[in-house]
Amino acid sequence: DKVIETHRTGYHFQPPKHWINDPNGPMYFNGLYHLFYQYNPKGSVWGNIVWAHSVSKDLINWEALEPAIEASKPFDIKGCWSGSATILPGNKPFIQYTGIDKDERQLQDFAVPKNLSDPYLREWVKPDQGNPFIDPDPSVNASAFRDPTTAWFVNGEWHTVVGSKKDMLGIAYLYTSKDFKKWVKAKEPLHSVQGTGMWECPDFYPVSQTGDRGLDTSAVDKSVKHVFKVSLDLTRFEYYTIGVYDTDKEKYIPDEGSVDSWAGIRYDYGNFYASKSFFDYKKHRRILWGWANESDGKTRDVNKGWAGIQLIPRKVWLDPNGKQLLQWPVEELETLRSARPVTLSSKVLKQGQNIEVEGITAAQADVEVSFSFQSLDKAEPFDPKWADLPAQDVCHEKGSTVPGGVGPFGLLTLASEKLEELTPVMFRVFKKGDNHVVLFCSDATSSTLTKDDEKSSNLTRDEMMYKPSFAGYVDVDLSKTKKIALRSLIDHSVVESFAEGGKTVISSRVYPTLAVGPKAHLFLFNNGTEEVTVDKLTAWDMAKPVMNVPLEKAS
Ligand code: DQQ
Repeated sequence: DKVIETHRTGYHFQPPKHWINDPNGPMYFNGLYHLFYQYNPKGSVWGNIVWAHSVSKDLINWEALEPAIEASKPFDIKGCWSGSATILPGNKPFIQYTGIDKDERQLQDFAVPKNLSDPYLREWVKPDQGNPFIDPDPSVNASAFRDPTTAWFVNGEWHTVVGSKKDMLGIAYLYTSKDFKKWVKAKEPLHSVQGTGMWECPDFYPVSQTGDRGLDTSAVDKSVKHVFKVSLDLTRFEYYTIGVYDTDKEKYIPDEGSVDSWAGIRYDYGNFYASKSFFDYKKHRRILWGWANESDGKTRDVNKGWAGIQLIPRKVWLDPNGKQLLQWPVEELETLRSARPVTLSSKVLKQGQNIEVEGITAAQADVEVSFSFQSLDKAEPFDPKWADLPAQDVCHEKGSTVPGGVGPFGLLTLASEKLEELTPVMFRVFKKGDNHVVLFCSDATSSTLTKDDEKSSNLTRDEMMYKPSFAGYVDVDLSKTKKIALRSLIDHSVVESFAEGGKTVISSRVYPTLAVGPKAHLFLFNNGTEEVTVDKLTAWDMAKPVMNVPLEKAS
């Protein structure tokens, strides 16, 4: 079990080795945060899936326990797939997950703690009585029926949703129960959309219309809005809508303008999948966890002995504009910041200028920066042909080295000294009619000198490194402020970037060969004709937390 450390992260969630995917059943219970996740105990590719289990007091330092749920029963003998936790009345945690039976049918199973007085909830049991709690009826596609959500209580009944499809129709089947034992399928799904294919890992929760406090999943009344999210198996990205939960009709209805399907809004325009949120009773916030897969070829994943990370948990709440969510790394992350950050202020960046941010560990840092400029007059016109293309295509055409008007400007992260390797995180402003659009990019195109072995004739997609020009638009009116803010969490092979207080977020996985460890650099840059001022930059080295040390050793 050799593990190559080069691109392992310093402060992101990772076990010591092997493959991980979806975060499962996150919850806060009796003073501890629990994170379960899909894990292959035997290697660094997907397979042999169990629910690995870690606990934390602060969402940043993690101790590893034995896997909580492993294949052992007829109802999960071929795998224990994703699911959620619900805290039932009487303070009783309850896990709902998808078990795969011998015929590869997907069943909804449950597990409960063996001993509620164990503060770590180390052992979980899967009672024979009551399992599975949902068996797909003949009208359901049993090979596409998975990932039950955290249950919520309304109209005197518990409710849960299971993701599915019928041909290309994405479906969120709704099930209800009076006693959390016997579950009945509702006549109609909670929601379904034609043309989207399989809905993996659905998530459904209320958000407050005033302020950033999170709500319990059952806090359903007229004053709240609802968020519905799915992970699209076909495209491997997620989208969400904001809407209304009609509890009489048991239907979710997205708001007008909240687009369901490909063109919808995303939590993250980069590498972020199978996310799940939970209500944190301790701090009254809703927290979102997402998984970032490797972007490298499978053979290299196998050779390095590990694959997959969980991104930093984010607080999530409704933007005051009511049209989207805002996301921000949990405040506990700041405990890892060095005591003496590097700061810069009122630095002017002329076209073509790069300024190195010196004195930090650029491979493991947290950077906050605010930019301003005088005028939008020089903004380039927005090509009408881009209107129907993903932002990613625009970023691919207009990279950091393509001079512009207002932008591109931003950070060059994980850069080698002479910029042979770099992952620019940048803004570019376009004129569109009387308005402006703000493109935000995290461009992995030049992130590494590693070349795929093109001589190998049968190089499949899986074997190639993926270096996309990830991008999204930022819904902000710059004509008033002429200011924009950026925060990037840089951690060896991941760059997680938050534009304008968390309006648009992009995570990239990258594998530099030169910009590694102490040889990584960070620059500010501007390649637009309009001068840009760095009003303020603060860059912190990030300490290494306790990361999945086995519990006995850690305490
Ligand atoms: N991963 C799990 C499934 C889920 C998928 C299997 C999403 O339950 O649909 O590992 O990444």
